[in-house]
Amino acid sequence: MADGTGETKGGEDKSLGLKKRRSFHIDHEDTKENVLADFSLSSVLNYSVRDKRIFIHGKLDGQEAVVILEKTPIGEDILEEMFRGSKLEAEMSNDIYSTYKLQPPAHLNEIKTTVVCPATEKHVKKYQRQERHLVKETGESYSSITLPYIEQQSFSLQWVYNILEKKAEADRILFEDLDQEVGFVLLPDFKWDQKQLDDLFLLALVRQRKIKSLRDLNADHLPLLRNIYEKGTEVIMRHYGLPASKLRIYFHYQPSYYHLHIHFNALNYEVPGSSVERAHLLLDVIENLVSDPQYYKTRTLYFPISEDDGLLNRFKEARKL
Ligand code: DD3
Repeated sequence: MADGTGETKGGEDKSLGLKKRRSFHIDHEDTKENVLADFSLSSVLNYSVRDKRIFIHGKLDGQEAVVILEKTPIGEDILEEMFRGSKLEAEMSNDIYSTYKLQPPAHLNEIKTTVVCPATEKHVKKYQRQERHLVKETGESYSSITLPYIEQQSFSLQWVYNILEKKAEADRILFEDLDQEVGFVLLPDFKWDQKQLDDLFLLALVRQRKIKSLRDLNADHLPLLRNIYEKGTEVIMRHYGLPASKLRIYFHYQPSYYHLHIHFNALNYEVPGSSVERAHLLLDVIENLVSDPQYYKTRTLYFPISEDDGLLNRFKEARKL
């Protein structure tokens, strides 16, 4: 690898890697439906050498767009084909050691690409690497600062409703419970390419539309939470052969969108956002609500927010930071 090792993040002028790729041979058949062919780059928001991922801000058809490119893991199942069907270019050889550049056939050489378009300023900020602060949110500051702030924001939940109403991703749904009270939909989070179980990552979206986050939960929601735990783990066991003991099942607080949802991911896989300051285990949440029905209404919760997050300013203005 020419770009070296070690992790580097953020910064401005990271367009070199991209320019290099531009000079690649372009196949006309493939570019016909390539909506990214006319993408014009504004800046690299963030990138990680370790995660082999880059977040780019630019324009697509005159609209603001965020594009995320990510190299995916090499699956065991493709090794045969990879060794037999690739072009191999020798790089160096020394004693018993030699290195190569292997060019796999196109279908084994995919880069996972996510496009957000039109992207709002929020999307752009979300992927921009920022300094973070830990905020202390009491029950009182939730109602006086956080709640008014999130109510005033226009986070679109259209994509969530599309899934619940089967207007999008219907074929990806793994399980669905149609009950109005305790129902939910379980499907792969689109961050997961579903090629290996190591990084299993599923999403449970509750059918009820009024629950914004953890803060809205009380003992009345226990049947909903237990239902998601029980049916979710059962479906994952049946479908993937992974027992509940190998799963990390949790909420984010603050979540990135205010429609209650639960993340299911492989315990061995450390996803960003599963750290102590943001993740709340579903089983802990259930226990807490059993011992105190108003636990999440009254308790102080701590969470990280980015330097340029509007919510941080609200806490500063209220002299709560
Ligand atoms: C999102 C959090 C949200 C940008 C990005 C991701 N899984 C989703 C739309 C459909 C989905 C998800 C918002 C948005 Cl990169 C802005 O995530 C989704 N479908 N996480 C699935 N299956």
